[in-house]
Amino acid sequence: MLFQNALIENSTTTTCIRVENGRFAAIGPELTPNPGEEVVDLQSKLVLPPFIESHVHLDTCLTAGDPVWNMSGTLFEGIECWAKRKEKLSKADIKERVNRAVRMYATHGVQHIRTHVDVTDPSLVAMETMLELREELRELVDIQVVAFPQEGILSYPNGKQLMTDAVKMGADAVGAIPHFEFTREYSVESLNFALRLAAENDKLVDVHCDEIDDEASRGLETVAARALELGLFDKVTASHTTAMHSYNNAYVVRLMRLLKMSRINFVSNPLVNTHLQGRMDTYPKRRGVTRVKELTAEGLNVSFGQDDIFDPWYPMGVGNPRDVVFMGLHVCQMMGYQEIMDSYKFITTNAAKTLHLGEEYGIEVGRPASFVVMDAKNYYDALSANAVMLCSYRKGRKIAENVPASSKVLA
Ligand code: 17E
Ligand code: FE2
Repeated sequence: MLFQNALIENSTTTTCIRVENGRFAAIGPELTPNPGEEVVDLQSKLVLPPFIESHVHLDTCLTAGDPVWNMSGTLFEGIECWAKRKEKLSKADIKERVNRAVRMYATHGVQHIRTHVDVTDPSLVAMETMLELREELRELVDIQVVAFPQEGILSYPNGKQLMTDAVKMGADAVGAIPHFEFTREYSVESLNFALRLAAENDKLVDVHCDEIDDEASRGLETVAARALELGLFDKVTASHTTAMHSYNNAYVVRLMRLLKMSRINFVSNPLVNTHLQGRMDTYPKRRGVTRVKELTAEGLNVSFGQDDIFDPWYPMGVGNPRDVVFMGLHVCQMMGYQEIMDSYKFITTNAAKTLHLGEEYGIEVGRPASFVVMDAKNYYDALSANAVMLCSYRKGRKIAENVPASSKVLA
């Protein structure tokens, strides 16, 4: 199969892409069709590697208001609402919701998802179900599962054992939630435990880290120090790190040296954290998003995640990664021309590094022929005009498409 007239990743000249046996077989300016080969004209549209959701909670998605709404809009009331919904979890309930959410993602060109799954539940039903869904949904998406202790590792009964069991069951990554543990000592011990568990079982790490406006919340330095000492390096990710927004600059300068030595990844969730953070402020009100611009400038890897789709923490969301880039660029003040042009990397190549997709991702000969086509000529235009994702190819097969709506002005 031959695709012609692709504008790959903001290139200004068109390229041809040949796909054979589900992989990119050739990529070049002029490829001529072989006898009988199917040809698709991409009409000078933007072609990107598939979008990646690097941080979401699929087990909680599509539950907002059931049984109660989060009235304060805080993280902590969200955790209380979820504890009530958690009592009603069943395999059928989780499968129905996750199938719907993954299909929403598919229509927006997402083909990889890292989901956190709450393991502070003695039944571990969400973990068991998500591991089944990881297999069942393979045609649509690659799912990575993080064992996430929503109510703490040391502050929840049997928390360490539940984490260990989740890893034995087959979780891909180990989580933690240091800012929610009862004490600073528990916070440090929970991180020591989580990173050791990952190192011993050859797993990735993704910590919900310092998701609070408290400038004294310093889980991040412990995450980075353990990542360095255990040799885990970029297998480790710190998600949220919203307290860094409030750290004093002298501390950030000291911290940055360790962060660079540790080579850990960052995930920022700009939609959800502008919604959840700053809730105890009057005015001025903090934005509550981590220092994306400064981390990026220091060469650290940052991606953007949605975090929630219509659940106790966020009452909206359609699984479109464009939404998080749009919000992220505004709230982080990253609206320079080149910053806008490059911003697709927050939901593609940067996220691929965090997920360790390696040579299974990217538009290069030999790799799986997975890509999306946007109704725009470059990412600036795609983002600005909210361009339609025209089609999503996965391992050479079209798995989703959209037809742009037609609009007319009648006066
Ligand atoms: N749980 C949590 O601790 N933080 C979040 N942002 C979400 C769930 C969505
Ligand atoms: Fe999260």
